[in-house]
Amino acid sequence: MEIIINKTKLRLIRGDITDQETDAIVNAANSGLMGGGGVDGAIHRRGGPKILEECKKIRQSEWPKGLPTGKAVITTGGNLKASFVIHTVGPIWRGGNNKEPELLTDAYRNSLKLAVSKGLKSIAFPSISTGAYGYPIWKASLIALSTVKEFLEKENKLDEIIFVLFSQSDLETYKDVAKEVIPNV
Ligand code: AR6
Repeated sequence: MEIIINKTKLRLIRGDITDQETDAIVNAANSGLMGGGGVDGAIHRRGGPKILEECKKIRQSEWPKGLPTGKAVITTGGNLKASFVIHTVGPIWRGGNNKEPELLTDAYRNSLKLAVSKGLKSIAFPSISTGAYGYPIWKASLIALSTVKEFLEKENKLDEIIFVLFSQSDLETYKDVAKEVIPNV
């Protein structure tokens, strides 16, 4: 599925985020920034040790206690096709009344802002928080897509944003929600 919002192409695809050739891919990391499972594990495996070295430096200099939920930082992409990795931390789902929607919005918005501030033109997102962190996919996709839409309505410096969904059912959910959130699709 492909949608144009204020000159930026938004694509929803099924795939592996580590295959993407966008300027940056986004990592659904944890506060420690030392790797983990899911997307995080896949990115560090394929990207190689350079990414972890840069994450360690970020911890030492900027975030000694860890990257807070909703914030984003950037490293190079190591051996990945993408030149950069934007690491963000989504919220752990605790029932929905613990600022989960605000924090998930922040994770997307701060990743987009960081990409634009670095002059990047294309960015690929995974479905942040919907794996190990347990955020219900339908609710998370609503936030992901509406945050991107709002961002693009104010800003047209990006050429392309891709949501890379790991399963067919996640892709179908994102497509259904996109039809609701983004008019004229
Ligand atoms: N490409 C695209 N999507 C993927 C890939 C991949 N290679 N691998 C998994 N997914 P998760 P979270 C999907 O758990 O919920 C880690 O251990 C997956 O199916 O990666 O934000 C971190 O270190 C799901 O739909 O991220 C943190 O501790 C989505 O990506 C914690 O998990 C997100 O799943 C973060 O949990």
